[in-house]
Amino acid sequence: MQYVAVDIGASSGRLILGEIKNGKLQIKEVSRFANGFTNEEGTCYWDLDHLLNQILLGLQKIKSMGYEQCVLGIDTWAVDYVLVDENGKRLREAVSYRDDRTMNTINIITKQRSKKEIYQKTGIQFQPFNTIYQLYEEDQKLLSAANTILMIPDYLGYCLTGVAVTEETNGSTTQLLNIHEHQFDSDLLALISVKKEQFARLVEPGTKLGTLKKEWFPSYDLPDVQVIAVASHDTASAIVGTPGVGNDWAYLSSGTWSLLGIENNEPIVKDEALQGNYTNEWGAFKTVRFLKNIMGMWLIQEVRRILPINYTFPQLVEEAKKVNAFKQFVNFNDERFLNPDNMIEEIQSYCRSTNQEIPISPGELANCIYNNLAIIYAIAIDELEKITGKKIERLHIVGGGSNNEWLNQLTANLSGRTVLAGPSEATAIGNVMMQMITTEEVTDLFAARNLIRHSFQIHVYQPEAINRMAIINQYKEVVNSDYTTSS
Ligand code: LFR
Repeated sequence: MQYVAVDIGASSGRLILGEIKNGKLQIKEVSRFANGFTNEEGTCYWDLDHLLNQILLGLQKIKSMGYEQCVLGIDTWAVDYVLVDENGKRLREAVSYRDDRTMNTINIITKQRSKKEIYQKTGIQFQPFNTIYQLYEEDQKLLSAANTILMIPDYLGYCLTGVAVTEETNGSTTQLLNIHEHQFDSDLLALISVKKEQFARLVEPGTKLGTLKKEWFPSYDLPDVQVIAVASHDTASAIVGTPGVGNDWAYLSSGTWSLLGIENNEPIVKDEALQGNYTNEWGAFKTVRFLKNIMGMWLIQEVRRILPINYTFPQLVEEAKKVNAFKQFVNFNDERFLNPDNMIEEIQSYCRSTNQEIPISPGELANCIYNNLAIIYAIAIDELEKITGKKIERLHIVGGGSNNEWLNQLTANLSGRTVLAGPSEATAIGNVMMQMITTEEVTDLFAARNLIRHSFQIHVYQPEAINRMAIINQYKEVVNSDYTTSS
């Protein structure tokens, strides 16, 4: 059987075919397409028709490759949603989480329920863009008219099959699920004027959704498709696809965001976790991802987009290598870097106001970003150990960012831990693994990770001797003591 992962991140999407051949997992890219939001009259929107069209074109290509049947799962970024009426029509275009409509909403909501109370109920970090705050700022007429609120991957699955669900890994990022009741929290829903029935039924990853309604898409030549609700939050799929073994590893899912954390069986909602803004996102097989959102490759993507000369990412790394390291210390987790008008100017203005040398050339800018990311990763690992009491010996870096060998080595050096890099397509692989576990082609998560370890090359980076604490302390001095409390 052929398995298709539809894996769509904030900056690009892809369809990947997966199958087991000679005891190994083989993956093949069918198509890759751009994604991104556009600012229309002051609001940032996703183009979901483009994404749906790309999924259908990819499926058409799969049929033209000779595959009449396949299984399919969809994962995307989290927190964003679509309001649909009783006929499944979108009531408005989906707004991007980087839109600034929710800049002040955490303050408003937490005047009514304390941060501690919300955290105890949900275990979810306070990010301005969580669904709870977005729904609070939603057009109230449209919100009350909405028959169903669907998370992005659930919406795409609904378009293909007509079956509406709320898959729980993505659902947990709404900050509306109660970890004790394993359900939507009635009190938090009431606070934002949403009825429980407006969310589709909550399902676990590995739920069979239905078949592709080919008759709805007569202009495409499509195969027969069984759609499965996988771990539809891309980060949840990425961690399914991370070949960790034992109990002493952390992960860094490195894409537009850097998600750094550990896999747990229970949420941790103690005060230090809240203060550090750690989240407890729901994972596949009842696991909990205790992690921190770090600004990630978005920073370099934005710098690259704004630079007048076109650089590839590897070229930017080469430029960065030519520059002296640790020239600036920047708290890239500050909300000012979430969606500034001009990332280059924002970085420069941060350096100016903290009396540091201003990075100007592409190499200086890239160097500043990569150096500080490595420092922030290292601090987060130390902090994770402190909060969880768990020893972390190894860091698995997966996702597109794991191809950056230079940053991998920097991260090993600053964290003082062994870094294991790859696979870079962990999210699509985790998506495929969840499908295979559902159809019983693979036994369980343990077997899936074994299979991944034996099918893909993992690169090992040992830390080189540097005075890592001196650099980390310099960073902390500059960004001042409150770096852990910013998102
Ligand atoms: C990564 C990710 C993160 C989430 C952010 C916004 O792609 O899904 O896990 O915090 O995007 O949805």
